Amino acid sequence: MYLFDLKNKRALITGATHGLGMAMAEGLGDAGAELIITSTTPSKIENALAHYKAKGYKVSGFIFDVTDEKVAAEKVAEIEETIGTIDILINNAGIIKRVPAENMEIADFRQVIDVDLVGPFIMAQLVGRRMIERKEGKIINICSMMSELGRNTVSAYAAAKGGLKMLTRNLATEWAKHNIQVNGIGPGYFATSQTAPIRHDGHPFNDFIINRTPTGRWGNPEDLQGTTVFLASKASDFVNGQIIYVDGGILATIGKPSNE
Ligand code: GCO
Ligand code: CA
Repeated sequence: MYLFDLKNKRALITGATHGLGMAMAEGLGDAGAELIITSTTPSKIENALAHYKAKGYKVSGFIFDVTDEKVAAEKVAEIEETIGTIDILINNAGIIKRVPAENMEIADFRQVIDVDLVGPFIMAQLVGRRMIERKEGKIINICSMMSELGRNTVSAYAAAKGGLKMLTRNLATEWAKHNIQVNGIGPGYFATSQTAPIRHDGHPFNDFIINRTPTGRWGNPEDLQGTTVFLASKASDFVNGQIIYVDGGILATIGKPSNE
């Protein structure tokens, strides 16, 4: 267990008020880490904090927008002064807009890039500068199937998540010498509120995903916990710039006809 032990470690997970972020935070908490969560919505923080506390985790919450570099800088400083060092950063907060490319408003495209790509850079820079001084740190960027593949209606999301994959490799390149490991997790299709609109029974996409995934099911958020703990722990100290896809085998296969 020593290699995966996160006792005396502190993890900041952006978002983490629900869904994949919450499952990853719980995985880190179970491995012994103290948790810090963020959100732009006070009520979401309140509910999530109550949830985590009921489960016995040491946790605190901060309300800010990761795309606002000025406020984010103040908050990261406040966190490190009042709570302690951020040893693990998980850039989890993200949004999606499903609109055909020909109809996508430019303002919407920009907003997705801002939240899903610029936000992670802002947080990585703010926390990374401090990790450089300490000569130690773990940064995990939450990528997507869309870091590798296109899909109808998600042009901005795919552009951002493809960018986040390359940002991961680039930061890994620049900061490996400071003993900071920057890696990514690429979740496949998971049962969360984000996929609820395309997952319900009878939706053609639901059948498509179950058929497209070799394991034959949507992922459960808990399926991400092992990889998260691995990339947050000593076990991954020589792993740099990798994206680990936790996808039930989607990227391994060309897929199969729906009657097979
Ligand atoms: C979509 C999006 C997301 C997925 C995920 C896949 O296809 O609409 O890609 O809904 O949840 O990011 O990895
Ligand atoms: Ca983020």
